[in-house]
Amino acid sequence: MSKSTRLAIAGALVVAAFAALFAVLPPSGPGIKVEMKRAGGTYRFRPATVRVPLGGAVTFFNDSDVTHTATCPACGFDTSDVLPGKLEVITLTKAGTFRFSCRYYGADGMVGTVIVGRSS
Ligand SMILES: [Cu+2]
Repeated sequence: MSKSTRLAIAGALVVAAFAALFAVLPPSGPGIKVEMKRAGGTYRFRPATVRVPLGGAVTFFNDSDVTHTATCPACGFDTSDVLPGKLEVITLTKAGTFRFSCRYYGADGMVGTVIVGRSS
């Protein structure tokens, strides 16, 4: 095998490795990431508690097979429906500790807490 053939094969392997990596990675968004996923017989936010600087963002990624929301009237955000495989970004503009929940599975325990600091 010539050197150029080996280089070509090595290059193809690197490209394939990157393609595989991006195929399994969920879409990413800014700030802290929270997954909406099936766990313990129902759906959960993972992590359930996040700490965000004032003005910071949280990206909610729906890693499940049903629609979810992250809703917090007290903190003034609502992702609205996040479809399976989709993400929604919210920005925290009010300092404090807030409970948020999923409109559809909140009663089953799909709840979370966001702690919004006064500065980063
Ligand atoms: Cu939900």
